[in-house]
Amino acid sequence: MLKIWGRTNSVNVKKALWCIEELGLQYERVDAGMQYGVVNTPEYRKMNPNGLVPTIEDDGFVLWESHSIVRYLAAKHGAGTLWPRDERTRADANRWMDWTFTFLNAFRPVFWGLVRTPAEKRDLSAIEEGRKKSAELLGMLDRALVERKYVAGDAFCMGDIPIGCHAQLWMRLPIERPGLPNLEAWFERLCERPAYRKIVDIPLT
Ligand SMILES: N[C@@H](CCC(=O)N[C@@H](CS)C(=O)NCC(=O)O)C(=O)O
Repeated sequence: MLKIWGRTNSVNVKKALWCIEELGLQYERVDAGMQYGVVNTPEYRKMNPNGLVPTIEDDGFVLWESHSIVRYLAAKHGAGTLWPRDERTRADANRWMDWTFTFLNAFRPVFWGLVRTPAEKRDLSAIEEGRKKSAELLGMLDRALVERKYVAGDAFCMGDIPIGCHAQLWMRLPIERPGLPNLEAWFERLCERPAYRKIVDIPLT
């Protein structure tokens, strides 16, 4: 059976778990990372030398890097759904998956500052700078969503998964957000998905 290591409040673990749930796969999950440890054991480091989560093991095949995991599982089990058959649609999906790292560079100080740092230790100017940059970048996605329901067209696919996980953090953090109506409508569409509600749209911890 497919096995995944990673704590459920990790945004990168959420990407893999959401994908697995969308595909309706049976799986076993092992808590790992932060308070659960595991990631520094020799056994884990042998699988994933980064000591990060998530990692999956699929019938002897070990894989880490959340976006690669999403691509692998989508290609294996989701041809025509999560894995677009059309090459250009798939390239578009891949583009937004890769762009998620651009967004993450701006957004990381906001999430870490507000969720993982005690109030007295927060760098408020770094949080505000990150918030402004994140808002600008999400404006790009908002404009791309003017004429399409999902990031790579009118069907939900793997391209929505990484940025959909970070968008949940953006939408649920107690921060000022500019009005981005297309992005908000897309987020509402994601919230209609049972797998998104189960895995991604959970309280921030
Ligand atoms: N690029 C990697 C990043 C993985 C990563 O940074 N994971 C974080 C959680 S989101 C982690 O393992 N942090 C250490 C820990 O949880 O102990 C991926 O997308 O899988």
